[in-house]
Amino acid sequence: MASPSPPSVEALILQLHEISAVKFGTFKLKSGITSPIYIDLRLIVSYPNLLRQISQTVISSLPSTTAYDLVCGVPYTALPIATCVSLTNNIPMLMRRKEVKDYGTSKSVEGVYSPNQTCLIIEDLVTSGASVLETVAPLRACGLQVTDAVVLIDREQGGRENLAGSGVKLHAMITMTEMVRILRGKGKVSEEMEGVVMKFLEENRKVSVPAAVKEKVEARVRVPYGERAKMVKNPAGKRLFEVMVEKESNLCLAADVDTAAELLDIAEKVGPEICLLKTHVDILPDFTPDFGSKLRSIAEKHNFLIFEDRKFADIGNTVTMQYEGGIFHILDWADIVNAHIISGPGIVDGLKLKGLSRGRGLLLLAEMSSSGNLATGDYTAAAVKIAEDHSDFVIGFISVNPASWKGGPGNPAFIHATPGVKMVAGGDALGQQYNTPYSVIYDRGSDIIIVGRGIIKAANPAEVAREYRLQGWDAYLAKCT
Ligand code: 5BU
Repeated sequence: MASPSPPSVEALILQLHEISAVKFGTFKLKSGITSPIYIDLRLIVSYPNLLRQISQTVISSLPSTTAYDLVCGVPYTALPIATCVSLTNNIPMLMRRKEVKDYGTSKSVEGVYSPNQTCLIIEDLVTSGASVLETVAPLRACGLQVTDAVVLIDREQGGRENLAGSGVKLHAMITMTEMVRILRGKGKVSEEMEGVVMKFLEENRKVSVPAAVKEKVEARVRVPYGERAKMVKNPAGKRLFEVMVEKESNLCLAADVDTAAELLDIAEKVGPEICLLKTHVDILPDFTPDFGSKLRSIAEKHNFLIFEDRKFADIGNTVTMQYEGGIFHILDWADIVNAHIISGPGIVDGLKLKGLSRGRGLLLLAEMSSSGNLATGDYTAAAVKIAEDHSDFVIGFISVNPASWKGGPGNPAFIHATPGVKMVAGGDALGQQYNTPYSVIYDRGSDIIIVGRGIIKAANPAEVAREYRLQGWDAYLAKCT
């Protein structure tokens, strides 16, 4: 049997008026302003027939081109509406917690989803759009795409524009003006009151969104590393997140020392502080074939991963040989390597051919830290696209300012590691540019600080590494709240 066609918007408005969900008079709103009209849609849970009709109409008011995999109601009033939409249309739902608990899983979003799925927001009433954005922020932080919100009533007080400014298109079943016109047409409102409401709307067209809400929606809040570990397909990427949680460390040591002997020595000393140790194996004059196994045993002892900063850049076929062969046999000992994308996605296919079955992971160079580098804009976006297409092997990016990317740091299954980090911002004589641990993690939206000379040139590298670890970790904790 075909499902009944949704009731007309006019019929719904009359019913809402009938149950006193729309009232005229003098009302003080949450924002402090005095309004001649008050709409209280919390009442609809007491009228199941009306709730059902609203849920049907809400979805039919969306353009047919709007695609979504999930729905999420803005708590609390829109929760029953979203539930009905989910049931009627067989679309899975998510729930956003208004209060995040500090026990159990501490999740702000409940339900099953995978990064990059699209989630439609359902709301009862929009004034400035702030409540919608408060729900958009944690959903985006989970890696979901949120581009559309559907609402029963748009009060036409800046919500549409504010949401558009944060990349969310508002679809309204009805505007306040249309609603008042309908009620006036049916003799439910006096001409005088219609005039008062219109004047009020005219005078209150621009209610702004609080800065704190805007900041959150601009991808400033991040999902905890432990949650992100569960989203990663690649074993090295998953383990890296797990080690970070276990050791409370987002510090990677760039072990650019003069000899293999020194490298093993510093790995032993700094090992307890780091989640990752980065090598440039081709700078070690005393490299011997047992270097890899020696370093791996230190890595196992201190529970960190090894990242060879090889920066592969050739065609797929060549990199398979560079990865596996030569003198260094990088594939045998490095959990993670990195690659430029200058040669196109074939480089990832080549490295993956060798690395995937060994449980290895790859970081793509989406940005670089040196001044005047060319890894910007469309190039960075291309790296993200290649990563998405190979998320079984690519674990994330070398990035410098992922918070500034279109869509922010993006898919939380990917990790961002940032070189050019020192306690004091600045640079070196050859173009390196430094930012502080706090700015890299908190402001720039990265996950791992890569520190070289800041640690290895210190009088006591272990002590200084500990200080970097604490600063990086504090910035991360601040970022999660
Ligand atoms: P520093 O001593 O903290 O400046 O060392 C930075 C390390 O990170 C060094 O090994 C570089 O090769 C590496 N690096 C970088 O500095 N900038 C980049 O964009 C990339 C790697 Br990719």
